[in-house]
Order: sequence, then C-alpha cells, then structure tokens
Amino acid sequence: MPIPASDIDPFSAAFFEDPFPAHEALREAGPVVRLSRYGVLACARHAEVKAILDDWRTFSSARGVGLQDFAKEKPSRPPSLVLETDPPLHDRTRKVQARVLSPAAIARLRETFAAVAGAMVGALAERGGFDAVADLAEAYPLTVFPDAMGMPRENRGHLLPFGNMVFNSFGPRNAFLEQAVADAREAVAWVFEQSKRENLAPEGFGAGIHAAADTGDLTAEETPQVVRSVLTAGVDTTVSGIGAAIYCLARFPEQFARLRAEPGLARNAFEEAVRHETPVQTFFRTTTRATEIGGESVEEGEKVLMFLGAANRDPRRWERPDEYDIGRRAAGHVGFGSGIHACVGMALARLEGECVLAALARRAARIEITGEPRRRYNNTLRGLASLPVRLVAT
Ligand code: OVM
Repeated sequence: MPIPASDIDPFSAAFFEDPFPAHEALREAGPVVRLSRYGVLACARHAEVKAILDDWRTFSSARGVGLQDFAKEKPSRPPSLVLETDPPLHDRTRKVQARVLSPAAIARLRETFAAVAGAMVGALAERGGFDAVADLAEAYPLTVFPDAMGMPRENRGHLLPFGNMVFNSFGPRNAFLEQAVADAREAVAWVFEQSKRENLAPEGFGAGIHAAADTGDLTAEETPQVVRSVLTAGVDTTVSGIGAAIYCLARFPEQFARLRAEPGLARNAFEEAVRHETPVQTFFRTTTRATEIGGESVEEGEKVLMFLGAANRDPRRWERPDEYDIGRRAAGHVGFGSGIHACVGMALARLEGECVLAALARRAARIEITGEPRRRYNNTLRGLASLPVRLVAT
C-alpha cells in the first residue's frame, strides 16, 4: 500500500483551535501519512509513535527534533546538547541533568512547593475572579522553578517568551515563529547570561550542573548549554500542563468532586491532564536508514512527525479517550515522551502539578469558568492564553 497523503496543516490557527478531528483523520488514514504541505511523514497512532520514540538508532534526534533538517541546513538556533543529540553525546549530557533532577532531589522540594501552592491558591480564593493562566499556571512555576534552579528574583518573566520562541522554532518558519522571535529578543540575551556559573546560587540545580565541569563529566563550554536546556524545557511546559489540569477540572466538575473526596488522586489527576491535553503536542525524528513504520516502507533521511497528543487519545490504546478520568491508569501515555529522551524533568513537573491540584482541592468546592477561554497559538505547545475562573468556596 502506498503511504496516504494529507493536506492537514498541524501548524495553523484552525488546527490549534481544535486539533481533534484532524488527529482522528490522521490516525484513520493509516499508521504513517505524508503531510503534503511540508513533505514529511507523520504518525498519529499510539503504537507507531511509541515504537519510534523507543528506537533512537533508527529515528535519530541529532538532525533536529523540529521540521528543519540539520543535515541539509545550518540550524537556525543553537541545538540542544541533550534533546537534539544521539548517544554517546546525549547520554553524557543527560546523565548530569538526571542526577541533578533525580526523584530523591525533587522529593526534598515537596514541603516548599506545597507551601507556595497553598499560599498562592489561598490568595486567589479570596479574590472574586482571576485568570487561571497568568495568575496560577504561569505564576506558580515562575516562582518555584527559578528558585530551585538558584536564579535571582528579577526578570524571571523572560523565561516565558524564551520558551515560547524555542517551542515555536520546532515548527515551520511561519507567522507564529516570527512573532515569537520578535517577542523574545530581550529574553534570549538574559537566558544566556543567567546560564553562566557565576549567576546561579550554589544550592540550586544550576550549580549542580556546573559542578560537572569540576569532575570532568562535562566541559566548561558544555555546562551553560546543559543549564540552558533545563531553562528552556522547564517552565513553558509546566505552565501548559498546570493550565491543562485546571481546565480539565473546571470542565469535568464530577472529577473535581472526586479529587476533593480522594485527595491522594492529585498526582494522577495531573498525569491524566498531561494525557488528555498533551502540552507538548509534537516532535520530529529523522530516519537513519531505510526502515518500516506499521508495515510501510520508509527511506533513509525522512523527517517523521510524531503526534503525541493524537497518540494519547488513540482509541486503539485508550478506553473513552476523550474523557478526563482522574482514576484511570494514565501510565503509558507519551506526553512525557518515551525511551532515552523521555522528559528528564518529569519528577519536578509532577510535583508542581500535584501541589497545585491538591491546594485547589483543599480550597474550592469547584472551579467555575467565568469567561471565554482564549487559546494560545504555538507550533509545539498546546495551552491556553487566558482562562477566567472563580473558585467556588467550600
Ligand atoms: C532543550 C529542550 C528544549 C525544548 C524542549 C525540550 C521538551 C528540551 O533545550 O533541551 O524538551
């Protein structure tokens, strides 16, 4: 069977507004589809997406995990030393991040993270209404994450336009990327400066990464780049994930009631939101040899787009995939990826999500949406620009 073609544009406003009918069409078209607008292959079913993520030898990250092929064009931005590499380089840089962000290291942050969430949600509960994106989904990570990194208080807001630019840059050079680049001009210089050793407090994750230059695990040239990778991936993603969880709990009030009755479900409620909304929607790989995907022959040097969000709602893998169910076994979703590149910061993300949801469940009987939610347009990240809400008192 020839590989079917589709003219769906996954980097358009219409797609961002409602990707689900297109996801279904892409899943139904076959295990692999050619996106005629971009000349790339794409997979939207869970089995193939997972198989690609788990086979780095055939599906390389070193030619870039965006649309641009670094073997054909000079990278338009400095590639990540972790995300956009294969072993052995990947394993060397990743190991340093993994050590610093280990479950044990993250567990030590629990008390602080829970206290900040409690205080922030408590203050919001006193207000008549607020924007769940700006005032909570952005405000919370922008407080706890730079603190944990060992960053100064000033100008932390630059992390948002910086992340917005990088996540747009994995897509085509469209108007969303152009705007994001314009919006991030100041932020880029700031992030590079903050990645230096002298600008990171000795107790934080940043200093922990720089210490690898003393042991010879990384060079002094590599360490700021490995810090920058954490700064890029660590904020915008959790903003989108926490926003997704609040949006889910507001739209599925019976699930919020269940969370209140069983507060131990906060962690899984966040996990299920990552499945249901999938903050990081897409990444590419490039084939290193002729291979097959779902029984179809594929040549060497093909870019393959993985629709993580479509895989996370594939009815071949999930029962009632469109339902947000905080009691479901959400494990196995690909919202944090899979294989050697699986999210290195997921323990941190999960702790943030759990703390915010637990605080909401303690303070509110339900979350009421009080105005029209506005979607944010980004070539990779799915999330809201604004979500007006009110916490209904217990
Ligand atoms: C990095 C990086 C950047 C964006 C996303 C990401 C989701 C990693 O610089 O390593 O992972």
